[in-house]
Amino acid sequence: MSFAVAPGVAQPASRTQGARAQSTQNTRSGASSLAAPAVAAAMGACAARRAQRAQKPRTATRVVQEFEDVCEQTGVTLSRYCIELANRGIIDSDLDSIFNSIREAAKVISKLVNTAPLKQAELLGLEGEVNVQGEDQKKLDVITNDVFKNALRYTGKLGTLASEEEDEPVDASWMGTGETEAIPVLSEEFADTGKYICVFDPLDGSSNVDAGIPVGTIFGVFEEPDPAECELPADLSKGLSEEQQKCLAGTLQPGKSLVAAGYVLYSASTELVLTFGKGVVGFTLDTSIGEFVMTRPSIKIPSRGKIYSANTGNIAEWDEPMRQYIEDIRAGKGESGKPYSLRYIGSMVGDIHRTLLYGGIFAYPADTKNQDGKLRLLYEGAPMSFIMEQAGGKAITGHSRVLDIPPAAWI
Ligand code: AFP
Repeated sequence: MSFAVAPGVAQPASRTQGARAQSTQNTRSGASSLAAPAVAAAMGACAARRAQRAQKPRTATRVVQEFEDVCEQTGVTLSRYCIELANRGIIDSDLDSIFNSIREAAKVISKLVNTAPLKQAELLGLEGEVNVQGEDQKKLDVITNDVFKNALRYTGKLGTLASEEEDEPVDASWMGTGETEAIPVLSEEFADTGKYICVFDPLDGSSNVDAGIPVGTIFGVFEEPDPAECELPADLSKGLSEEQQKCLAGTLQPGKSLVAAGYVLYSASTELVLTFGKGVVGFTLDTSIGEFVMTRPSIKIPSRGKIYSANTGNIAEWDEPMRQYIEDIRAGKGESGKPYSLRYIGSMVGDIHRTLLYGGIFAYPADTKNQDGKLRLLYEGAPMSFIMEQAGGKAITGHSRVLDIPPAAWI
């Protein structure tokens, strides 16, 4: 897909107003010890505030403010955050379990990426296969795909998993494809309980990984339209009947139906950024305690930036309006009147993370080689667009909102 995310830019990614400056305050406050009368008074005040807040819509910032009423945080971990959201009815317990698994998989992948240069024979280089996108698979693509898939599968909360690295979506209650016999991995009691679909790219930017350049995991969670209706065979690689294909196609939804999305950036630190559709929150892996700790309670993309991020090596192949637009912002002819500089890693998670925090524009425009752009709608475009919009930015193709586009297939 052709894709651009940015706040406050003219053509082709048009204007967004009013995005507030991003808050990066650290929430790791010390534990507070209040004397008993003060606690009683505080509890009364908290109850009154809670009653007032019940009238207002819930946002990520509001949920974090409510934690402060509890007055005992030594830092809000991702697991604590999800428990609090579940307690407040913002997410259900299934989504909480799914995020437990995503969190654990992210820690394992972070460790693999960090230690890969020390275990080159095992972890670096090509696997020898080409994935469904026609790209050479790296060993780490395959290993991280298994880590993520297995972590999610064992939750028993997912009907379907779809990975950028797999040819077909996987029925989450079974394992074993291709020549191997399909084996149930969950007892009947836990199997088929899932009403969620998880789409993910376990190691985006993996062509950079051998050089130790930042890479990331991208994921999105949808609710299955009606899980009961899709009776799929255990081994999807053996082909589907027309009815089953229709049923699966029915589970393909546009990004605006996402209930959650996020990414994990494996870089100088490991950053996990997520949204449940109520703002965007960021966590950093504290390796000393093995926990993701909230470091950015409410991420808002700055309303104007000065960086553009795109592979300008392809500029001669872009449409004329796109080429002109980039030339204009480079020359300071955009709305800010200041020239934009180029920063491009070629690893979407890193480029998006910087754009989210510093502002500006990230784009992968269509070119003569990639008529719809190179990025995959389901695994990259939709989850990242959900995050961008939730942070006050825009995600467009130049013609339409990315989140409105229904995916044509699982690839
Ligand atoms: P790899 O996973 O093959 O490294 O691709 C990464 C990616 O999908 C995305 O993360 C980048 O933004 C984009 O491709 C970079 O593509 P170019 O190398 O064509 O600029």
